[in-house]
Amino acid sequence: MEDSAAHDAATRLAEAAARLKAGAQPPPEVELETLERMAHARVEVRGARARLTELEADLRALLAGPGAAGSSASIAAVTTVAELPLLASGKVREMYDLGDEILMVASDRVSTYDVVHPTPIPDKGTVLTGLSHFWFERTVHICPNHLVSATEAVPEEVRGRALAVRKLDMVPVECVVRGYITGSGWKDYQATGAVCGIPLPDGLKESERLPSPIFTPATKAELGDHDENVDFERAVEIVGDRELMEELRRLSLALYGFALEHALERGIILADTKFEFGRDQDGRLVLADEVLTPDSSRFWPSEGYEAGRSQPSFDKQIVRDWASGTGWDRRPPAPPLPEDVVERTRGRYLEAYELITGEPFDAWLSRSGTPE
Ligand code: Q0N
Repeated sequence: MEDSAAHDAATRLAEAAARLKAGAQPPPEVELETLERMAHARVEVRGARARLTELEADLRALLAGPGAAGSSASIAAVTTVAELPLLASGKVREMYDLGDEILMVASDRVSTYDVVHPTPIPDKGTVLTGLSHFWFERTVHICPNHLVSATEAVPEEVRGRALAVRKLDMVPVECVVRGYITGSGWKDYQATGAVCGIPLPDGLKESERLPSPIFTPATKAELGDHDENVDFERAVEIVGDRELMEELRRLSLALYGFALEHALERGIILADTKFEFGRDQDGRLVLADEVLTPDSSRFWPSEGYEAGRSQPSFDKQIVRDWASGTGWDRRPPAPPLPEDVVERTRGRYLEAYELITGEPFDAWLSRSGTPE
């Protein structure tokens, strides 16, 4: 199918949805099914085009000579918004200055074991941005957030993967909530029986669901980009305000509880997550950063979940398994990913989006005005 036909289908699907919302009679089922198929095709066309781009980059690298193979050539360019001042650049995201606002751009870069691979996962940044947007819209009853728009002030070239957000005075603590015992929490529990000073019951198994979710703040370590778990009292010292810290804990637990329940109903375990907050000009607490994405949280498939062992990552397991199998020692540089690993991983991100939001990924492409 042609791109334009797929785009047409997507537009008609969005229009049909709007009519339904407005109380119109649903169109005959056959037509809806056709529209859905066509919208799906648009997402397939995007994947196919991305594969072509990758192959082209590989071919160029091969022609350029030995040692140059791989597809790293296409990486850096993905999220450069040349006209805007760059505020910060992380492993997989960039922040640009919009004056009173910030443009947060999610790239297609993927990391395993804290190292970014030279091969992007097409649409990963768009999926993560769509997920963040979804959660921002659905959690305002719990806490105001920094989202301004996915379209206004968002340059065409990064539509779908970027959000314009309010500039805040950030609280220098990462608000981590854990509903399951894993990662650094599992390490700390095994060593001390507690996580961030919170004593836990004896005999917990790896990945076990906790009796109730716990708030386990962290700070960015002085050196490197690793997070350091701190107890509540230390977090109070860092932010210099006990009441603020108590409010952050209350909000974080409320947000996580809401999201966990939503995700569990849709086949995904949200094992833990990290929030960041800031204050606006009036001193109000505002939820910031990206929220409840697979990059800021651990997503596990509910299917096959079993305490007593580590769980496969919903999104990254295919990359991890492949990378381990290569004998890579987890030191930079990370190896370029083969096409089937890229394609299957892209499928996992799309699946996560559709499971969590309950809508086809194409709906986000249309709503955000993502270019073809
Ligand atoms: C911002 N980071 C991530 C806090 C900073 N809306 C915003 N306004 C101003 N700054 C930021 C945002 C957002 N989102 C967020 N850096 C700047 C880094 N964190 C690490 C933990 O401490």
